[in-house]
Amino acid sequence: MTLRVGIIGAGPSGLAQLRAFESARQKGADIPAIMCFEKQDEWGGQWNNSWRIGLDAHGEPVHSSMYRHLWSNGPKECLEFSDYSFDEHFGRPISSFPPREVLFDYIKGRVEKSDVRKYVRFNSVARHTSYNEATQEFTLTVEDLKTNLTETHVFDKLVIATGHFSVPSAPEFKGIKTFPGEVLHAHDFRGAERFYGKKLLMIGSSYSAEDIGMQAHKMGAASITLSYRTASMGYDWPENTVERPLVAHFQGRTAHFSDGTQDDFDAVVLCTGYQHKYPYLPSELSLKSSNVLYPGNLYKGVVWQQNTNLFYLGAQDQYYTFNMFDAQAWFARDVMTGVIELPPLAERQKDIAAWLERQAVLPNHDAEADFQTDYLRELIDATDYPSFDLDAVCQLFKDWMHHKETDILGYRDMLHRSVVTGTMATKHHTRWINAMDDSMERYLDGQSQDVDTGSP
Ligand code: FAD
Ligand code: NA0
Repeated sequence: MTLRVGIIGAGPSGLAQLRAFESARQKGADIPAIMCFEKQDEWGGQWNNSWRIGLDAHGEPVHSSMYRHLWSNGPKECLEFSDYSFDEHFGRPISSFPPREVLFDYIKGRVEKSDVRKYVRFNSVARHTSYNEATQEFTLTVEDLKTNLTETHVFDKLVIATGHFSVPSAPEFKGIKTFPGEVLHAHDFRGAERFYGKKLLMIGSSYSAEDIGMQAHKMGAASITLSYRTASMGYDWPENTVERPLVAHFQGRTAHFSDGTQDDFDAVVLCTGYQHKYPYLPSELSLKSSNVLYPGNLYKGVVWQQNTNLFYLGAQDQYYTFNMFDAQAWFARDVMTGVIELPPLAERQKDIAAWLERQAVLPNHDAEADFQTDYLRELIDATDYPSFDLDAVCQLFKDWMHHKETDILGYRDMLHRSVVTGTMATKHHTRWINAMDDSMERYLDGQSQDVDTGSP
């Protein structure tokens, strides 16, 4: 009987899985019967953003945490698909840090070319999964959000590709309940215009805090305070931005920090990360992890240890994104189809343990980039995913992190070279700090918004 593969989620990871099978089909392989379920009415995952907060039109939790004026936070050269270059998609060089809509277009371009849309059921939310040990089959219950009808589907292999930056992790702070201004989690942040002239407090010290903070600066916030739990980010912030240790409590609109300092604020944004949540999975199949580069219990970061018919894509914290999801999807495909034979459980456990040991002592961001590069190398070496110069990409990550240290408002104006095509990025017509229109139209063909002619 033909192998039956179910994929939950049509974001970059789920699309990578579709593309992996399509690539095998184009090379003459027989491919499984595939069904992919996507709760939104379009593919692209986080990149398919929404103006809504809370619940969507069907009463489902809004998935995307992206917002207006979101520009890529890493060089596009670090995420380029090795089988579909930016040059191929745009037909000309572009800058290294495009806005969301441009990257969304790029993701869509590859899958539209691949004729894989036929596998995707949109407006279809995974509700429940069970696994029958005897038959080794998954039974997946899916609801069609347009008709509210549920259907069950039986699969031999199941791929979890629903992402893990959607369900907020929102800690309690004493006194926050009576804070008189706006309090929101980064997931519900949709744009910084409304923070013009406001005093803003961000809690957290990672990408969301940094980027939403600098968005607010760009949009004219009066001040930005970044409150950290473990370590400050330590960038050379603009004058109106400071870092403070964690908030101890709020009293009215005053935040009291653990170093004894205090300040008044108009709004608080919790940039305190996200939870791994898989409400459609039984607990024994559901990954429990914090946001780390190597979650335990997944062989090669992909195959569920206790049930090797179950696969997770994109479950890691991410330096690499699109190309890593590809490498994982190619690996998962080859395990599913028997091209790759899995070692026994104990050997897989040893492999996981070795990665976890290395992860536990990673000293800095450079070492983290090395770690994920080595991880990717192993995956790519195991399959026919078109290889690329991983050491060069790793160096791009390190250069990027160094640029952020040098100029947190200017790193997005830097240019990087593609390792896929060798093409050097072109300078964007507007410096990031002046770019107030993030549409693809303006990005590709618009006028500069730089008002000054001086050097950056
Ligand atoms: P997602 O993109 O989250 O896609 C998961 C999909 O699963 C969604 O389409 C969702 O609707 C669907 N889904 C969820 N639950 C169900 C269900 N029960 N049934 C059916 N479908 C379901 N990466 C970068 O490379 N560069 C960036 O600049 C960048 N910026 C980011 C900014 C923000 C604010 C966030 C949150 C993330 C950012 N990322 C960035 C990382 C981003 O998560 C990845 O690029 C990528 O989107 C992850 O792909 P994914 O498919 O694993 O998950
Ligand atoms: P993210 O920044 O939303 O990025 C997700 C942060 O929350 C850590 O600093 C952590 O501190 C802090 N935190 C957690 N619990 C806390 C608590 N109880 N009190 C105080 N602080 C707490 O989340 P994380 O997980 O990186 O950090 C959590 C993803 O979104 C990333 O992949 C990023 O790439 C993406 N993103 C991209 C962009 C752009 O591209 C913008 C935003 C987000 P600690 O103490 O654990 O260090 C533009």
